[in-house]
Amino acid sequence: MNENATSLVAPSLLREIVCPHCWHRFEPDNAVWIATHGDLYGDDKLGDDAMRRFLPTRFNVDGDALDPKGGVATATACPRCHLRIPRRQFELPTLIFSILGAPGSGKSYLLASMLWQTRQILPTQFHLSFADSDATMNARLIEYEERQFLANDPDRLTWLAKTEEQGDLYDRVRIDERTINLPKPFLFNIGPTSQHPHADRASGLSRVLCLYDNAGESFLPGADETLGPVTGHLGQSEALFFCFDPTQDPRFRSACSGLSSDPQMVQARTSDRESSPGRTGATSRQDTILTEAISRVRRGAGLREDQKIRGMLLVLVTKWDAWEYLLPGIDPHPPYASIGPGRMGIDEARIKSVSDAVQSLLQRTCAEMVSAAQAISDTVLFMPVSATGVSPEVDPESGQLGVRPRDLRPRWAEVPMLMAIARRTRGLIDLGKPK
Ligand SMILES: Nc1nc2c(ncn2[C@@H]2O[C@H](COP(=O)(O)OP(=O)(O)OP(=O)(O)O)[C@@H](O)[C@H]2O)c(=O)[nH]1
Ligand SMILES: [Mg+2]
Ligand SMILES: [Zn+2]
Repeated sequence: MNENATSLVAPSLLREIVCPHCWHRFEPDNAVWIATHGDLYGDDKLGDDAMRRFLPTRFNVDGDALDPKGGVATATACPRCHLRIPRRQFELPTLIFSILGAPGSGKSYLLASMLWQTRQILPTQFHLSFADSDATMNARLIEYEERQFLANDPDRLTWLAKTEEQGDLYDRVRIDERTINLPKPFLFNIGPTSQHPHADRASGLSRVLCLYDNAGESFLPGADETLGPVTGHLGQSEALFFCFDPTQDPRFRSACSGLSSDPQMVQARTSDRESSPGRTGATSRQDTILTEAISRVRRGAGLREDQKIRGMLLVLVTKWDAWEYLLPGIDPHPPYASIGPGRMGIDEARIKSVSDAVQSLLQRTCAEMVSAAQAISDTVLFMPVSATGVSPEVDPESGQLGVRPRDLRPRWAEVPMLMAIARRTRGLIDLGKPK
């Protein structure tokens, strides 16, 4: 190894990193680099359109690798799947949070609102910077946010497409003689700003946050995993956000009967359901989806079927706007409070009391959800969330369910993310009692 190559293992680099694409763990100096010379198209794992990946032997004075034709390479990739990994991931520990739930349970809408809200709230209220690690990799999510929150015509109905099990949300890679799909990660850098109480320790506290948007079908029991381990992040995850959708539960629907005008709360006739792209009135056994997902987590982590998982579990009861009448006592204001001069924290006591209220509601309507969650983790929190704050309406032309951007009022959409950051890291977000 030449002198410059040793800079790759300088102290600022982590000793081991986890690939956000295939979850392979490797040492930074085993990373491959991405060639830039125009003659070096074609990679054995990624196909003819990708630039070749190579192990470097020569570096320039800036520490960038030179490809076999002398092109300056600045980007690095995973040695197993060859997909690109932003440079920051070699320096900052990665936190993976997984969003899971039935088809149509509200995962993609929640992801869009969660990020939109987090981008506004973290810098202004918690003195944390929150930025895309790489805008190209996050393009799909940025498009979701723009559709919802930055529409040209805020009065026009807009919607997010159902997440597919194949297509442009996945990378196709050839590994071990097999072509598999890997879900594209969304990556963010998070760290203290100069006003944060621990600004002096910014480099040690900063993290890369990694999220995915899966299709609900990929979580169904018996889902075909031959296309690829598309839910493999579950086993690496620090926090699981399980989206429980009350509108898909007949007992919840009847409890809301006459109270909610949300089209999803209406029990559709089978014939309507089949012809309706809005998929209202669908019913699914959501506790089995959670249990199946956790079996995958346990298999991935080598745990027995009765062992509790390492990460925290948040059961997010989605579409809060459509069932709020069932728990009129909950204060919808965000559960943040000043915990000292210039310091905002999460009001943990309020989160716990809301969790207790939501848990007892679930206990009354679908007790199996509560037992499934408690069998999985010792630290379950139940949380109401609404990505939109309003019911969708049916677009007369397409039959799709859509919302008008002007009406969007996300409620607690970012709270699961902030809570998970607070619990799974130290020093970034404080948990405490208001002063
Ligand atoms: N009332 C209400 N409806 C919502 C909310 N969030 C999402 N929806 C509706 O729920 C439906 C499904 O939402 P998605 O986010 O696409 O669901 P998903 O879990 O990503 O579904 P798949 O991609 O199929 O796995 C959409 O028609 C939305 O209009 C919400 O906060 N309130
Ligand atoms: Mg989706
Ligand atoms: Zn990889």
